[in-house]
Amino acid sequence: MSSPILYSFRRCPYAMRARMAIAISGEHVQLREIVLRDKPDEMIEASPKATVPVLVNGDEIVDESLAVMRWALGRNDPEAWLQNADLSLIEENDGPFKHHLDRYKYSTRYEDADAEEHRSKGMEFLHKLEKRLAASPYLAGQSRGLADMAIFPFVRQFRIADMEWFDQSDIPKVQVWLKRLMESDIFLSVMKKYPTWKESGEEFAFPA
Ligand SMILES: N[C@@H](CCC(=O)N[C@@H](CS)C(=O)NCC(=O)O)C(=O)O
Repeated sequence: MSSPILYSFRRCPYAMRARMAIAISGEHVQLREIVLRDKPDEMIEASPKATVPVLVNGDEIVDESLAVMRWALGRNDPEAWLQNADLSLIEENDGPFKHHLDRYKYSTRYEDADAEEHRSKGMEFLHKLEKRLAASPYLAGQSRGLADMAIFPFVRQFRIADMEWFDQSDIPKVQVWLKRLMESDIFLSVMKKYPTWKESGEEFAFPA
């Protein structure tokens, strides 16, 4: 049987976490890089809600990033990420934190969004992570797990909005945690650049 297809967008934090779970699991997919402004029809046909990531495994369509993570880790979970999962923390990340992140980072896209107000609301979540990381080196235990890998791509984006400000903020544990994960082999390996499938017609064996 041919490998499943993964529609992905390099810079999307949801797609990043899906790629990391696939890479650690040792599953192999064919990666089709997309851009959000020009999505391939094949992806929209498979998943009309048209968000990345989308995994197409024969007739099975997995089009939520956490479900893609579970799909991969359910097959093989060598670092026991599923044991270090904190689903309610991930929900808070994907809900309120993401809401404030978007309105902080892209405030001009939202009418009446006050970037500073959303930054300080976002910081409330980061202070919560800081407390967690004071108790253990990772969010849900002694080693990196689903919570860390699902959440850090969004904290990375929050930092990118104003790196100088983030780096001088009083969240030392979060800063160290984020740096460690951003410099990890698994993250660096999934951030490789690919030409888009739609323009180049090329798909790539992933992980390489
Ligand atoms: N709940 C979805 C969210 C995925 C999502 O929103 N991805 C963004 C890119 S980061 C997207 O595809 N947006 C569609 C668009 O902008 O057209 C998941 O976890 O997979």
